[in-house]
Amino acid sequence: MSLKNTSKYLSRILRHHPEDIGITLDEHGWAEVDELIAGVSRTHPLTMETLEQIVREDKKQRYSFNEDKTLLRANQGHSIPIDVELEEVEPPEILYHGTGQKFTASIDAQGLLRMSRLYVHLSADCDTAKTVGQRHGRPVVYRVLSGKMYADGFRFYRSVNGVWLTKAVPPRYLEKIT
Ligand code: HQG
Repeated sequence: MSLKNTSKYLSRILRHHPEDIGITLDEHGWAEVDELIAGVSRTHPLTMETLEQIVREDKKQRYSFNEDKTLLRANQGHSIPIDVELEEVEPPEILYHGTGQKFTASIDAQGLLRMSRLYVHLSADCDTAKTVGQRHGRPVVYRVLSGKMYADGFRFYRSVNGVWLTKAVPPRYLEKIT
């Protein structure tokens, strides 16, 4: 089994379904590394060395260890209610959101909603947003007027791996890039 498969499974456990392997996350999303390795390795070969490699080499830096590497958590992307102690920050004037063409009618009407996750995910650049959008079919990228939103009182957070997060984006702050 490839490291990529194992990493995807780790994301599932740490963001959405820790109960699949009979573990719980603490309020800040941390899993006990010993329990995690024991649980994951029932179906996906995993040692401390491979776990360290996955965390180190992950292109999006999805995971963080605590200082002594006894705990691991996902940096963002959760659907379960945990608090990853996000930093609230002033966003740049413009952020981007990539999605699939099939969602645009609904987004144009309702704005961006967080759907199954805790936040709407936004990207700092258009290319990254396009890549995110491709996960949902034909990609469409929206420009998000984040500076204006911030001035109007909306809050923004940046996860340690550079993903921008906010609770929702009303339609008036969205411009479709054509
Ligand atoms: C769409 C990946 C209809 C939204 C990526 C998106 C990201 C609406 C989909 C991270 C809507 C939810 C998150 C509305 C939003 N009507 N559809 N009103 N509002 N949507 O996967 O942003 O590889 O939960 O546009 O790189 O695609 O997992 O969110 O298309 O950073 O680390 O509903 O996941 O990172 O899809 O992706 P998702 P996302 P990882």
